[in-house]
Amino acid sequence: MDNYKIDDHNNRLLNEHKLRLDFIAENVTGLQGILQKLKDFQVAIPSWALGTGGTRFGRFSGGGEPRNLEEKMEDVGLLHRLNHSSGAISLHIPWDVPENVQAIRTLAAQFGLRFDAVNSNTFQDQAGQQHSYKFGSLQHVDKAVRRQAIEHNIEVIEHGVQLGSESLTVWLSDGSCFPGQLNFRKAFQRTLESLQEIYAALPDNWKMFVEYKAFEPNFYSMTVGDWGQSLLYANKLGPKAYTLVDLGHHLPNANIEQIVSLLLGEGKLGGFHFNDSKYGDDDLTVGSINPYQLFLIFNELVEGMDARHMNHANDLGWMIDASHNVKDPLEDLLQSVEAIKIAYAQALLVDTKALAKAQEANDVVQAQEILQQAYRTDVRALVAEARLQLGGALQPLALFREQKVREGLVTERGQKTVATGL
Ligand code: LRH
Ligand code: MN
Repeated sequence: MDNYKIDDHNNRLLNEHKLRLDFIAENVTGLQGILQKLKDFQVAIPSWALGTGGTRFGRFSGGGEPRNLEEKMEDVGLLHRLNHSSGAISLHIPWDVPENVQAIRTLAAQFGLRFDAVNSNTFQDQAGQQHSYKFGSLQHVDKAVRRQAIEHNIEVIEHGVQLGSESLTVWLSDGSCFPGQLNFRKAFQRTLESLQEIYAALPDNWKMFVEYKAFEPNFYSMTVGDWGQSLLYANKLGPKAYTLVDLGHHLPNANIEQIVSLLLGEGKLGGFHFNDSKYGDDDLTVGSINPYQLFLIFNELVEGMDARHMNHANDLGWMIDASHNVKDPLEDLLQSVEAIKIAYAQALLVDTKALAKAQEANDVVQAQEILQQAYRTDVRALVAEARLQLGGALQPLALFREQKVREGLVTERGQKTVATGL
């Protein structure tokens, strides 16, 4: 995406943008501080969500999908060029093993990208794999299977070290599908001992994120099934272990903002996999189903991180985890990053002093009024201004379409290309 195309796009939209910005700026205190926080806030793009996902019922490719890691880097680089808010990529091993590490690092630097958490995969059997993960990996009754899974995670750490990543995300599909299939206590103990061996292999400055999930692909129990179990592991493992909150990994109507507040209060919240869902782990566009919940989560994040004097941009892992069945993957990701920045901006507008005062006075009505005053504020001009000041496009999605980027990718890569990942 050539600079002149972005400049031309911005020049056409500038007057209208300035009007919107001036309107909101009148009612915002600490505008420059908020703009700086928005500029610093980068969201990592999952390498496994740059192609069309699918379900067991079907997959409908959109064409022009990246055929290798280099092309995935190009796609994330394009997103970052448009919104200057996607300055990191999170790799999944073995879906994205970097063949030539130096070349990949050079490409990342060229696109202004850093490597966020690396993800291990012991939920699929790879070709030529000695032991199957059908009945689990780190929980497995067979020591040899656990050994294989531990070795894989240590290998993933080594890939991450070479790339400059500083965290490992462990999501285990381990669990059971039927009552009686598993001894929960022994499964927990075997999983803990396995994680302890992986933890011991972490470099000093690294973090381990223990991602929990309520169900799927096991449908009776998951061995890291909820925030409490993930916290148990993280506390028993040590100071480098944290919990990871994937928004789609909760039972219906779970109060995720309360979970976030408590994990933050414990100093054990490591990061997020942002997406949205109506039923299960739907991996839909962030903010597409329940944008108020996303706002409430960011409200707890800002309140909790400020209470601990944490750096909003760097002290937690901000990652998207989505799968695209009917939308263009890049358009979906542009919408997701925008929704995250909007929820963060709204949370930064909350009058926290007035809210604390209302809470201390049990003034329930006033507390809701204060929260919804921020939520009902149209902050899109703030998010756009932060982007503009970084050299990005005022309307990334519109420019992506104006420039017929997908059509260009289909011409370059073909209609039938398939990206590795979900
Ligand atoms: C599991 C999960 C996990 C990834 C996978 C791609 O549902 O959220 O984070 O490893 O999706
Ligand atoms: Mn996830």
